[in-house]
Amino acid sequence: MATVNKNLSSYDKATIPNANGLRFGIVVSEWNSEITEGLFSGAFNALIDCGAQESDIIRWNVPGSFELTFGSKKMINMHKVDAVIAIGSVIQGETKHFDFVCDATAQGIKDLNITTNVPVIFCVLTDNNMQQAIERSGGKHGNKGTEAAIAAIKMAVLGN
Ligand code: INI
Repeated sequence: MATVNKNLSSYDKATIPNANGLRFGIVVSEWNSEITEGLFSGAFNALIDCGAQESDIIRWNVPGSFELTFGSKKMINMHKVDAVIAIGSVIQGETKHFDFVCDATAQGIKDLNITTNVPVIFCVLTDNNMQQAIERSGGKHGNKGTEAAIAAIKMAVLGN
């Protein structure tokens, strides 16, 4: 995808709704945690920068990206959140496992967007190698976590 033409961290604050008073769930996969922690920082810092209160951001960890769907569903059921950000990093290996994890995670999060009234943002990097993941989690292409936070704010107030 065309990340090369877009810095994932760039946003114009003047065009982003104020996030003060909105509640966010962030579900973080522990797989490739050096990447997912960078994505979490990008998301968290952007939410705060746009007016969200730290006390309105709930973080949960799950073992891997495959578990993001269940984690996000439970977050929606247990907490009155306005949006959920699902954070993961899947890196291509030698087997087809990558494809199954990517497909299941994307489909699961898509299903939540259809079946619940809380938007779930897809902040899952699906890279060919670790270098690509580094470049998109706070590296030369910016931080997909930041992009996800901006999407979460916009979706949380959609139609308001
Ligand atoms: N989970 C990831 O988030 N990233 C990966 O790169 C990965 N790989 O390579 O296997 C991964 N696998 C674990 C998977 O998400 C589940 O946690 C596991 O299958 C248990 O359900």
